[in-house]
Amino acid sequence: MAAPKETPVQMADPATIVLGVIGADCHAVGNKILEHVFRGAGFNVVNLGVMVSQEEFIAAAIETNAQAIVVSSLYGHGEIDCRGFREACIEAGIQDILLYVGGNLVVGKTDFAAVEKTFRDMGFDRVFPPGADPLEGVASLRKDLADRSASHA
Ligand code: B12
Repeated sequence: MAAPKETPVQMADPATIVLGVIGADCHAVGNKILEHVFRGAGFNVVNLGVMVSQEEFIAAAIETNAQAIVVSSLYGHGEIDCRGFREACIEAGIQDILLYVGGNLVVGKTDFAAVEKTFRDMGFDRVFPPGADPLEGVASLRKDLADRSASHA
């Protein structure tokens, strides 16, 4: 993949994201690329790597005061692994955290609109299709964080 074209932004207080591949999923390559791209875009990235449980994502997000959790799932069991994630965040007191998910979320080539709806209904703020460019994630996160800070101003 070509190096990201975006120049790093100078953020006085860079937003922190927790990144990882959920469940028993060991696909490691995309995770490393996502880490590189989000870090290059100026975010503070806490990368938990592969085979990460919901509890581990949430504990890291609390510990680092993260603004977003960015989940990948490649092996087709994403729906099972992600079920109850938003509820677990609410229970842990981080109900407002941004939740992003992407990868090959279900087995086979199911209509992405249906997959997106399933994950949105589960409380994910953004759902990305197979092979999505990580820079789309960066652009969406910048927009969502800017919208939030505008609404809190
Ligand atoms: C290499 C590979 C493996 C290796 C992984 C080695 C390793 N440690 O990384 C091994 C051999 C171990 C493996 C095992 C399995 N694999 Co495999 N594997 C692949 C393969 C060939 C490449 C994956 C890869 O590295 N891609 C390159 C990276 C750069 O791309 P990426 O992972 O998609 O990530 C990018 C984007 O998706 C996106 N992205 C990802 N997450 C997110 C999140 C957000 C928010 C955003 C914005 C973007 C984003 O950005 C990433 C960076 O560019 C793919 C097929 C393929 N061509 O993709 C199958 C594939 C992912 N594997 C598959 C399967 C089924 C398995 C197994 C279940 C097979 C089995 N029966 O055992 C096991 C699962 C093991 C486990 N516990 O995880 C299927 C998944 C099918 C599905 N979901 O419908 C695939 C698609 C193959 C296929 N066509 O069937 N696999």
